[in-house]
Amino acid sequence: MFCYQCQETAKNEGCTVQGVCGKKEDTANAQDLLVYVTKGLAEVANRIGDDNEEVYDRISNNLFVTITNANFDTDAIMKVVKETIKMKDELIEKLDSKDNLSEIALYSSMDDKELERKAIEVGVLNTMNEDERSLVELTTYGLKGMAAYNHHANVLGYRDQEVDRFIAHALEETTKSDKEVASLIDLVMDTGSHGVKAMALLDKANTESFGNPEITEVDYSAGDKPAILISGHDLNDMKMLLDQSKDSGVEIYTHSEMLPANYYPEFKKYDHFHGNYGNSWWTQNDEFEAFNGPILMTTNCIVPMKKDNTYQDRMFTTGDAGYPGCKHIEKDENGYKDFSEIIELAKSCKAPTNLEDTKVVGGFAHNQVVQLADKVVEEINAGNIKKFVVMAGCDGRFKDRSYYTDFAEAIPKDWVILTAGCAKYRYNKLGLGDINGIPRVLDAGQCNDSYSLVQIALTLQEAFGLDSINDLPIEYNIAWYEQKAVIVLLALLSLGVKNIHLGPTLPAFLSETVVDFLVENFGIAPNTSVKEDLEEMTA
Ligand code: FSO
Ligand code: SF4
Repeated sequence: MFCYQCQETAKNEGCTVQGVCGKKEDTANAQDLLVYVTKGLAEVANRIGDDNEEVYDRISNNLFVTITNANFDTDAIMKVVKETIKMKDELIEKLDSKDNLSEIALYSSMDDKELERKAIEVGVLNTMNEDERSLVELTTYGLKGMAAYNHHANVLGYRDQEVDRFIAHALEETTKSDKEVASLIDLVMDTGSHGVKAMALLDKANTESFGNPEITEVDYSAGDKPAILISGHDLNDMKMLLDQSKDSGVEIYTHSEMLPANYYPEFKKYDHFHGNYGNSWWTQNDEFEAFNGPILMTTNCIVPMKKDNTYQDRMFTTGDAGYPGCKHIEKDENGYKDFSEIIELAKSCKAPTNLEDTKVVGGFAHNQVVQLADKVVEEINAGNIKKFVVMAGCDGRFKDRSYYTDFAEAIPKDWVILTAGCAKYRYNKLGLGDINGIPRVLDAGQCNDSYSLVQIALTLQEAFGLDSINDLPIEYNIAWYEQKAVIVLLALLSLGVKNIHLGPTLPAFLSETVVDFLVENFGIAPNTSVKEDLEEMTA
């Protein structure tokens, strides 16, 4: 196996024996094969050009399955590989001619041994030239993130054909061996601009379905009733679970990236929605033990269970998430998921063990902040707010992430942090206070709500009549981990945001040439130390 798609890749070079994330070789190979056959499906779909939603859904779902920590179930992934080949073969029959279809589009087999062989052959290192490989993978990882956000919008009934078409088009483009570095760079930038569209689509889907997030104090303490913990990013699953459990005597808690569900008016209506439990994704082993009740993983990030865990029988997956030994809840033909088994199981479980009595304020998505715009502008003009620093992105399990806690503590008291994604768990409980009522940590929501942060920046740009978003007193110190953060980064670049600090390390999949391009054109810099980074930002 060879995988270097996330920030925790071995030695910041690549996982070759087993993933640092826990992904085994057979799972890694199955994911490589899934990406390969999905590129073939995309090529055939592009040739037909009939905007078939079922095919587009398949493409987005397949990419989502291969995102870091989403699916560890090799059998389930191989099943999807076969379904994809079948769908693609049926589509090929609709073509007048197979002429000019690539080897990838023509590849077909249902034989397990042959598929295993092929999986080994089609890995990342298959692209020999390092710069091409770097740009192909940068595009592919951006597409994975975009596909995840697209999928969340799609299940709420929202589509943007431009996004669907682009994902299929770009996937095919990555397979063309005659591509020059310059045209691959264009593809990367196009991926970013379509990432903005995908995030805008999801923002519309979420806010029209569940209302605009509101400033909310979220309770992290446990109650005394049996309960279900829901994690991941899928708000549609959240809605179905709340609906189905409302008169059951069971309470619902969010975990990790589901925390922002607490900010939406539609979810606040449910009395049995208790609050949030636990912290960032990587702390889940202990927190899931302590929760005592069932856990529903709607997306990544899943952490492999310890051998002596007590929660394997009460953890469920759904959507594109999967874990061997955990029951997977499928949707029916109308998209409905029956969570009754989880609710019944919860009734027989003990209430969660209380871990903390913290309360944390969040819900500063664009609509809410735009309403506060006058007050924010006033504080900036009065010199009370000197700078904003965007610290959106991901959290991770390694010690060097304490940089973000230290950074948040070290910034001047007249700086305000804008955040989104699970990165916030490194500093959202520090008690950093407020500036005349404006909290110094403004949490917009999930990683996809980084879109909100862009909207906030554009509002301020307009309020101050500035020509460029880069003229604002905003610094960017982004933490990345998996591929959703890649699309957030590319989206920011496509909007012309410059001088982003990216850490804890630069992606291993960026070749020297690509890093040079990003430095020269966008001023991207890796994190150094809190002191040096702050000095640079202050200057
Ligand atoms: Fe985090 Fe995981 Fe949301 Fe990611 S829980 S790391 S960037 O999946 O998607 O922020
Ligand atoms: Fe390694 Fe990350 Fe790939 Fe897992 S997802 S195998 S940790 S690079």
